[in-house]
Amino acid sequence: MLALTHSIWVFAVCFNTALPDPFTFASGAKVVTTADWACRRAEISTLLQNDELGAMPADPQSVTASFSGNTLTITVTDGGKSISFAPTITYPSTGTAPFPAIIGIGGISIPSPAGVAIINFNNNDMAAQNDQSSRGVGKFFTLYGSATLAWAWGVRRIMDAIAKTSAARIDPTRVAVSGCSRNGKGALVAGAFEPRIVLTIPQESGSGGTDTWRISDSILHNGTSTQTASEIIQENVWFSTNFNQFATTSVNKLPFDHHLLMGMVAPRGLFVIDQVGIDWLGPFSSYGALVSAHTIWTALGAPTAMGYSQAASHNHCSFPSTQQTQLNAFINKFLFGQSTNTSIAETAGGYQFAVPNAQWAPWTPPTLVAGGGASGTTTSAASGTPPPTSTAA
Ligand code: MCU
Repeated sequence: MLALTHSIWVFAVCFNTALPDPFTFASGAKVVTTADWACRRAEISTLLQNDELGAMPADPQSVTASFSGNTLTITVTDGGKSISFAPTITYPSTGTAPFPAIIGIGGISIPSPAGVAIINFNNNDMAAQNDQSSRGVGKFFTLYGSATLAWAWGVRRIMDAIAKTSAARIDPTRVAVSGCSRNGKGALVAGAFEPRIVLTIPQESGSGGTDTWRISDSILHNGTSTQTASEIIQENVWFSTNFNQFATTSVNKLPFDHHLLMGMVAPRGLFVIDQVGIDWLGPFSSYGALVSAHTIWTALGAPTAMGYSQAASHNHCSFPSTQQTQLNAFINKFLFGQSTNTSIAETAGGYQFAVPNAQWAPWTPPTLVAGGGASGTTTSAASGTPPPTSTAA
């Protein structure tokens, strides 16, 4: 990994970095209403599952849970087979039950906020991520044949269990998800596919997380060592084998990129924690994805529900104190219902990247008209809160 210099940010990007338009259906029809966005979001979900992540199974036949000794034991039965997994819960020393919580994908790498419980999800037990030999290894695969939505599926089952296990003393309407690096990729996918999560906090997730495949390819093309799709599919099993055809030929054929994966979180809370000091993480790619994805929150009337902070160089997954106030603002708004300033969009000390946003996001974000479609919508765009009872992925 090389330290970044400012010269990286001012090179002329001439690779194919225009990202797919969030506001145009595959058919060419335009997204005009919030109901249209609900349909477009469903289309993006399907495309991501088909081409990159593998299929999210329908809700299983049964999810049962018991709570003892700070361990939430969850048993899932489907198709005549069962698995059990057991997240542990660390309770805060302050506050009142039921507590808000953060589900940590492989634990958390941000400081534990006061008054917030931490649910430690052993994602490697659900689906291993050692290297290529990890394909199909883990409890998820006892029940299902597909691969990389395993951790998001596990988060969904934790949400099922919380809702039905009052002994666990977690408020199911105030749960966030977080993880760092490879587990930051998992946190983003979990937030995208679990609408009961009110705040998603991917940290230094890099390629396959908040980066876009297209901009990462352009960065490598211009000579900076950055992780790309063609490399990532050789390193590990984070994505489905269907993704290999795009990764090995051209990511420009993908009908989505990760700004749309992030857009699936909208208008719920998303706070992206990044840094600019590690080339391999593709901070420039993440920045392009973030400014592009932000147009979706803006179109839904919830621009401050999504924020991003790219700190100066520091050790990978250590959390710099410079980001503490920003993290607090998101935690306090989404887990404690406070009115805080979450209008946060910054890169290392306020440094702004030189490439114009239009290079990545050449669409004009509409102001979506409320309702207006046959399916209707239950989102509360202005407040940035999710539909409270829906469990549809
Ligand atoms: C940023 O996440 C990954 C990265 O994609 C990998 O290439 C590298 O090997 O590991 C990173 C990570 O998870 O570090 C803890």
